Amino acid sequence: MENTIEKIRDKDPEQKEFHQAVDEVIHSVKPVLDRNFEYRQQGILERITEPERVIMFRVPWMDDDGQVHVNRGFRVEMNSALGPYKGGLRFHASVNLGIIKFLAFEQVFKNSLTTLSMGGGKGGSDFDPKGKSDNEVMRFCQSFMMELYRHIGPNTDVPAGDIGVGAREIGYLFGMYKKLKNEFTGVLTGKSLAWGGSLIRPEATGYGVVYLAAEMLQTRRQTLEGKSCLVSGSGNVAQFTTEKIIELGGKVATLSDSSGYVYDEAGIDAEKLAFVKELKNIRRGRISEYKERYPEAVYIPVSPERDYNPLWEHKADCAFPCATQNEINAKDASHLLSGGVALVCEGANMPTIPEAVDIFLDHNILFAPGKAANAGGVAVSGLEMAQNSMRLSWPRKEVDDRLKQIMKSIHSTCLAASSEYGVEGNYVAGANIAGFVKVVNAMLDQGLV
Ligand code: NDP
Ligand code: 2IT
Repeated sequence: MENTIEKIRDKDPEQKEFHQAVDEVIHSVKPVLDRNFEYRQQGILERITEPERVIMFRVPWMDDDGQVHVNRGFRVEMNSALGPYKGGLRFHASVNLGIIKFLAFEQVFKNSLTTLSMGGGKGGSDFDPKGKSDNEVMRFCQSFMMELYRHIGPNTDVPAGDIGVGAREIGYLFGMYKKLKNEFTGVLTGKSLAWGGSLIRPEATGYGVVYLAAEMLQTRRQTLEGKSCLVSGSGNVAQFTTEKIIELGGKVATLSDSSGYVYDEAGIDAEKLAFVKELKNIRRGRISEYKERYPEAVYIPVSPERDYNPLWEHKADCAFPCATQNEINAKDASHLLSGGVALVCEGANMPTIPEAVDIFLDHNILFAPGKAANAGGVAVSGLEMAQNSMRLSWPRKEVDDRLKQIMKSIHSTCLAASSEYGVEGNYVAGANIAGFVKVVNAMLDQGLV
């Protein structure tokens, strides 16, 4: 096992986030490997950590002044044992192959947990959408799809959104795919409702995070009613996590972006959240504007160089990191503990560094890893694919009920796997083991391919 991890590190020493994700899964599944000699003989670890295919391409585009720029595009098709590759596209300046590989790797196990038939993949670009005009974003998306279209398809690989890719980008990407292929198919999810999107898909990740948190609290006979909550991020996942917490009677005190965070002691209510949605999704402004609109709140700028984020120093019952990877370090975890946190539920992918996860687990905090907690997004993407295949559109309640059911099932599956392997209540181990076993058995069924 250690040998495999070392080989993966030596092969691509710069892919730190990928190593971090692999390390966690491999250590969690050790008891499974110990019980199954066949897994080792069949080289399962070596196969599952090597993408089935990696596509990297040039994305040239022209800005509004006629200046040409070149970005790098990626699609990592990680594993198709359970179904077509499925996973989002991320447009962010920090994107590189290691980040896309970590996200694709996590996606494989997440998708496995959803109960739906989806393999795992992820893509994106180091394009930075901040400050770009709609026309620039459109030209970039069109150029990106001019290469990507030949690698994807409704039965092959179905991308969706992630950081920097929302309804606007999915629209431009879909338009170009349709033009190039001359077919109208469910090749992307997160589409607008009028042309093949699903109700509840925009809400699904955040709602699912809170449904899972509620399930976890229930194991200790608690609910979200009256709980004080810290949420980071202010994008898609943070917004709908906040919305559902409010609906279930909790109080959200914080939201953030990469420049800083707001703390609103009175709580971010539905009206204030509507302001944030308009600010972020339409005007594409900064969270600091919240304070201009609601002067009773505090805005604290946070430099990326800081060795901890003061957002996590506030007293709270629950924390929902919903921004990006590695946003909670060991210091932040200690601050959360001192502030009385009893539940940490990851909306983002891998937002907690391994040392911080250990701190939470050692202190018996209810801790849900992203691959379980944020799986509601891709699950409803799976439901969007099902509706597209039937050319039908399910009502809001039907999709929401299915989402609730899937999150319940993810919760019980993780718990069951944790007790089967003697780590009762450890959702990290439970999610990794349950996700892994299903994928591996499918790989074995399908032979050495
Ligand atoms: P959005 O682009 O809608 O929002 C991202 C938010 O995180 C913004 O507030 C952004 O601030 C902040 N952020 C992004 N990068 C950084 C960074 N390097 N440092 C600090 N803050 C940062 O993305 P989503 O809400 O869709 O995604 C958030 C997280 O949830 C990601 O980890 C994503 O992978 C995960 N996720 C998303 C799903 C989905 O369906 N959308 C499904 C499952 C997981 P700023 O505006 O300053 O960049
Ligand atoms: O990380 C994720 O699960 C997503 N960004 C959503 C993927 C999807 O296909 O809906």
